[in-house]
Amino acid sequence: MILFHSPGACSLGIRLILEEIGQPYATRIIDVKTGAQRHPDYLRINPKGKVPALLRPDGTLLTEFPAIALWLARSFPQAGLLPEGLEAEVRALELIDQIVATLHMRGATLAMLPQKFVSDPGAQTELRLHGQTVVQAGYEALAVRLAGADYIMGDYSIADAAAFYLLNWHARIGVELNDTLQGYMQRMMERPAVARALATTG
Ligand SMILES: N[C@@H](CCC(=O)N[C@@H](CS)C(=O)NCC(=O)O)C(=O)O
Repeated sequence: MILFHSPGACSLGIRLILEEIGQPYATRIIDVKTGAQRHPDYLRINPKGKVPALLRPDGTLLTEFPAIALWLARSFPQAGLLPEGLEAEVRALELIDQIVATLHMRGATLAMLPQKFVSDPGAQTELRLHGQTVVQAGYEALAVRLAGADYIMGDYSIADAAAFYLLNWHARIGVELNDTLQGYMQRMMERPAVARALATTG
C-alpha cells in the first residue's frame, strides 16, 4: 500500500490506522503547503488533488478519509479497529463523518485558512471566528463522550484516528483543549502506533 500524505494534514489519521495495522506500506509526501497536490504528476494519480489517498495492493486508489478508514478496518480485522456488525460501522461513520465533513471542512478549514475563501481582512476575521465556534462545539461534544471512556467509542477504533488529527490542530485553529481532551491526547500519544506515525512524517 502507498499512502499519499502531507505532514500536518488530516492524512495523519490514516497513518495512525496503518501503523496500528502493522502491514508494510510506503508514504509519498504531497506537501499541500507547497501546492504539490495540484502538480500534474499527482493529479494523474488522484484527480481530486487532495490527501489522504491510498493506493491499494490491487492497484486501485481509494480517496476520502471515512472510506479509507473503513476499508482499512474491515480489510485488516485482526487489528481490532472496528467491532463487527452494522451498528458499530454506522456509529463509527457517524463520528468520522462529523469530524471530517463538519468539524474539519466547515470549522477547522475556515479557522485556519480563511484567506482561501475571502480576501477582505474583516471577512477573514469573521470566517475564522465562525470556524472556531464550530470546532469549539465539536470539541465539547467529544469531551462529553470521553468523560467516562478512554476512547471515542469506548475501545480504540478508527474514530480515534479522526479525532486525533482534529484535536492535534487545536493551536492552529485557536481553540484550547480542556482537561479531558488533554488527557485523551496524552493517552493517544502513548500508543506506540501514534508515536511512530508522529516520529516519521507526522
Ligand atoms: N473530504 C476529504 C478532505 C481531504 C482534505 O481536505 N485534505 C486536505 C489536507 S487536510 C487537502 O488535501 N488540502 C489540499 C487542498 O484542498 O488543496 C477527505 O475526507 O479525505
